[in-house]
Amino acid sequence: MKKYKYIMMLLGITALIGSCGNQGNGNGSSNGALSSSAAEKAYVAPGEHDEFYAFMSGGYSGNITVYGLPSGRMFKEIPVFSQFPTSGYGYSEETKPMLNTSYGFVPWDDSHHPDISQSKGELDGRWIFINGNNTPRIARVSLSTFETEEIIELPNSAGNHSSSFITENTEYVVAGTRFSVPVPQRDMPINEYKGNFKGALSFISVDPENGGLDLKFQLLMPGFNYDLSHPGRGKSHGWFFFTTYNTEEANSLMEVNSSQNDKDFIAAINWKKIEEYVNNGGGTTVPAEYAHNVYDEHTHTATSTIKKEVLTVDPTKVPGAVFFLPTPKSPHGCDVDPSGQYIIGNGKLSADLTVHSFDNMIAAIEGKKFDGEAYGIPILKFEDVLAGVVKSGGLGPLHTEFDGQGNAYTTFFISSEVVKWKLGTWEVLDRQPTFYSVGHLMIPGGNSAKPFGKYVVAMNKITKDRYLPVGPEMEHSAQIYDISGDKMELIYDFPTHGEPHYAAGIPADLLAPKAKKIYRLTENEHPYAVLNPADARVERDGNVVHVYMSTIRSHFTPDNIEGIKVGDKVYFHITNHEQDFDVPHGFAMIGQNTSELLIMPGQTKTSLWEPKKPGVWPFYCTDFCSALHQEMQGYVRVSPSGSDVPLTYTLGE
Ligand code: RUQ
Ligand code: CUA
Repeated sequence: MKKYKYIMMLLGITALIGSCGNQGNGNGSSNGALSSSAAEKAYVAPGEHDEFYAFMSGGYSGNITVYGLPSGRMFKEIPVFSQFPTSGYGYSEETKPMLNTSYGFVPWDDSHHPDISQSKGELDGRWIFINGNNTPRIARVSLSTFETEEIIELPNSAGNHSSSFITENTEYVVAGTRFSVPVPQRDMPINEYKGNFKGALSFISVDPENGGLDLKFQLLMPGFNYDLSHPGRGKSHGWFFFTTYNTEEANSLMEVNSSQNDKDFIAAINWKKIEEYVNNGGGTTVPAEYAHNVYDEHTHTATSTIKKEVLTVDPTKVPGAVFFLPTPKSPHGCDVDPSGQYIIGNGKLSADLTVHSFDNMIAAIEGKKFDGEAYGIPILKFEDVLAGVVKSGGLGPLHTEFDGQGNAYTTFFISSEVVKWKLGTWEVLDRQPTFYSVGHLMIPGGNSAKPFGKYVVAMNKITKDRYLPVGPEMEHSAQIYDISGDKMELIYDFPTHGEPHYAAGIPADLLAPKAKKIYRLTENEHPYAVLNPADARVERDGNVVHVYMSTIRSHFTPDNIEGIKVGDKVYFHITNHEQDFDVPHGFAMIGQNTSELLIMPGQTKTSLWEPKKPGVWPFYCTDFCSALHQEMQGYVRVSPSGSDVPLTYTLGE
């Protein structure tokens, strides 16, 4: 140990004098001791752009954050499952329906695993999908507007964790339940769990033209916990793999009782077979209740529809479609290499990684070499499907990504490190410490057929002494390693917002040219849009008042309104007439029970205000839009209910 430290110190010193180029960073025992060449690798000069986008899940923030790599600069937070006052998402009338569920308005979730759409196994950069873990939902975010366009709720699910992962041509976005539950939900004793609860795996089809989501079928699996999943690709395209734990089906003292079995399973699902079965009329349609919310880019408005049924499939009715691969010790991560040949299951309670072979699996299935069954689903023999074991020497393996050069990188939560190993020979090639307790890691494209293996980003759970203390709760931290050489080199670390579980990265070249810059006024199909300031007006219909308002630097039209009464519902529909990139206007009304709105050029957004008190109440622009931003304001005169002050407004004449 002493010797190790001494060597690390020496390396550190050499690195500091900068004589060693590729020599590793030498920071095994001290913080911050990076060579200046490492700093240069992460440095993106002012005005220059990053090479990659990184989309990180926000965990308990419910959203996605967008960073640049290698700089670690944060560009944006995209609201998905959580209300977001910064833009008014989930507060504006147009976006409230996005957060509707069968439980009503649920303005928060726990987002875990983003995945970028693919064509032929390669990132195509059209959409990014992400799961809501808590109130099971899947969202689709446009990668041209960087806005959430669609959210679909998942019935018969709970703890939507093994989600959202997509198949090779984005045929499906797949979601699996972590907690098994009674299906259909009903009042029953918890200790009758075993044999009675079910684990639903949902296959949501994606329209290749517009990305539209449709819950095509749910496979009702035995009541295990479905932890993570990945699609097959290349030769294994058409299959999906899910890790399971609690195959014991325990329902209390889980930390002990669900760790009894030496091996749990990876469930291998031939979804092509099941798709064929349902296309031929197979499956059972059952009552269900779930919301399907869609945002229209042209009307800038979302609608929410409650669906009433879902097609379920009993796996035992589709012979040859579902198999169990025994996998040691409550496996967590489930990853498939770029060729589609290796399926890696990381037993989070073991030191070793189990690698299954797709070819072996097919041979075992064809030879009908089964080792019994679970609830009618054949179990393959561990030895028959095994490709190899990585004797890593680490502890607590979680997740694996690939560099496209035949190497895999696995995170170890307990021993806080990233381990690089070779596919096929299973030898460990390198290991680097992380600071600290790393969960997922991400290589841009690292879960596709074509990884861009230049950097790996480790997402760490514990920050402790990495940054200045800011009270007991700190942002998590990510670390970037350059993996272009034989050895990984730590080049930078940066705080990340919320709890990034997983992330998805993509070369900037594939996205930046397609990023939308303005909404053309001529394409604005919002029903309450004011396309010409001369059409700005205020209309009363009973106690509902619609304000058709337009804005342009530095004026609201109308700017003064009289004749509003206590008890009215006032809808401000505001159209931003700017046609320049990046000139939003904001809108905020004193005392409104909602957030401000941020209205992008060419867009229309609506804020509801229910005046409570008579008086003269101001509104203003919240976004510093010009030198005369402070002049962007107006007043609303509110009279007592029943007063006869006539409705009037000024158009700035
Ligand atoms: S996981 S706790 Cu993605 Cu390792 Cu969620
Ligand atoms: Cu518009 Cu400030």
